[in-house]
Amino acid sequence: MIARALPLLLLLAPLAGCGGGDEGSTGAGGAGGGGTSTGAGAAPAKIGCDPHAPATTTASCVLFFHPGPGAGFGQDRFPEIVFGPPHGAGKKAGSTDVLSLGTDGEIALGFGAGAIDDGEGDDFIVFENAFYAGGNPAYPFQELGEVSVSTDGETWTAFPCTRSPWIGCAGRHPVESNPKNGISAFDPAVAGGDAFDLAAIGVTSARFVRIQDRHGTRGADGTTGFDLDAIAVVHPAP
Ligand SMILES: [Ca+2]
Ligand SMILES: [Ca+2]
Repeated sequence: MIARALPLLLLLAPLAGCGGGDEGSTGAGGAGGGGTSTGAGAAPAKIGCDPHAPATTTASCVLFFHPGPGAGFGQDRFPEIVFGPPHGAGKKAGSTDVLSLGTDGEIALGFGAGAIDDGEGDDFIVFENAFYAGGNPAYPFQELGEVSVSTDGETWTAFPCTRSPWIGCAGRHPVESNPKNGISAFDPAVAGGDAFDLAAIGVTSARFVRIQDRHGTRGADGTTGFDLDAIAVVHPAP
């Protein structure tokens, strides 16, 4: 969601709090997370990831991007808009430094030669632009996505993302970290966003993170679906 859509979103937010916003279509990729879906929106934008590029602790390359219907926002600043640290706006507002995936859209990002290792607790954080209407957690505005990881960019292991209630998805929590406020993007205790522990899915290391919109048709046209701000690696491979 973006600033110009706020009045509409605030009207919709109470519905989201009681489950009224959960009627979107199911993900084209299925629940297993295997394979890649193809969005029906704009043409795929393939960037590629160089395994010899410098290792980074925020996303620095795009393996693929398949926007779904209703995408568009952020593409004029793509791919840089999903690189680097998040630009959180706190509990009451969503960042506009985001790329909208569209309905069932998907994107996969890498970290140059870098990788995510399974360390103590959470290993990486995905930042969307969820917020709470009026700052009240009882009225969240969320556009959720399923997160998967891969070592080769072809075989994926998903963190199961279920609805009713929503569990295990990215895009649930507001983002606090912003380059202007000094809040670390790499500390799950303060950064906001949604943190994931590789141990939860039996993975010890990953080079790529994929996000697939799972929320169907939420959001105004152009900003439909999961809005990705950034990904931060808490436990980078040595
Ligand atoms: Ca871990
Ligand atoms: Ca961003």
